[in-house]
Amino acid sequence: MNSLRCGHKTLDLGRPAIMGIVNVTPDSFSDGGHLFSNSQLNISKTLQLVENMLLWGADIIDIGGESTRPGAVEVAPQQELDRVIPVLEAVTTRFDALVSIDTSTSAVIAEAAGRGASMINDVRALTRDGAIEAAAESKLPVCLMHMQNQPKTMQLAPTYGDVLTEVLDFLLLRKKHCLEAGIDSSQIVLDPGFGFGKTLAHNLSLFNAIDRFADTGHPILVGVSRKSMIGELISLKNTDDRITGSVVMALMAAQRGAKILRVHDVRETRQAIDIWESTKF
Ligand code: 9MG
Repeated sequence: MNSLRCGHKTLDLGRPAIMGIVNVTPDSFSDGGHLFSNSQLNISKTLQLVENMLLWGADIIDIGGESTRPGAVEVAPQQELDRVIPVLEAVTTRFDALVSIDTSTSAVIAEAAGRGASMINDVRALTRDGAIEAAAESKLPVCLMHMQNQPKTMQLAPTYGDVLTEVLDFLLLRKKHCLEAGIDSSQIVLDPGFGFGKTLAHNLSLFNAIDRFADTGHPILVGVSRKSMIGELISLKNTDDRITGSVVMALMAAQRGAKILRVHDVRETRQAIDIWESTKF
């Protein structure tokens, strides 16, 4: 599967695709609030970030209006709509870009699909009420991510018997529900969910088994950018200091078979991937 059908557009997965992160939330873990002035989202700053990401080589932009960092509380659907839809419209009006919407909420999925979104990225794997139906109706590709518990409590005491089997089984079960709801298998992307209800040991077990996820035949999305697992590996508290580690891990993920890399640092990651790609014969 070397591409995803994104409405009238196509996401090429012949080489690892870069997904640029645009969080329109005041409280995201790494970039929270940097697009806000006086508690208001600054649209021109947001469009400038998107423009830069596209120039630097992003293949798709991921817009999210609900923080999913550890400890985050859920936002009301209307608040999420108010955050995400104006940005989606501004981005799709200004740029001919693929835009994925990072949401678990059926109303946001439906509204975004009607306003030019290209993909649905759901950290809750379409488990919220109505989400699977809204995604099926949209005909857009869906990313199903694994998370143990919910952001508010997920990092308190993550526990697994066999983390790889449990995460894989969960994703394959969610895939089955998607197929039953009418989502085409070729439109399903899977994601182990690094940092979502997992210790460093769990994350590393999953990271070293990305090839096992790729063996499912579905494109694998990996998001490790600036996350605490990188901070823990090389003792870096400040998320801005984690750029090199993030780029290295994105490259390693691609070498293990990941097809979509969700990153904050598009330029650096694009360069790393392009260097790797151009050394292949
Ligand atoms: C929204 N979001 C934050 N981290 C993520 C990850 O690792 N994967 C996906 N699919 N989405 C994420």
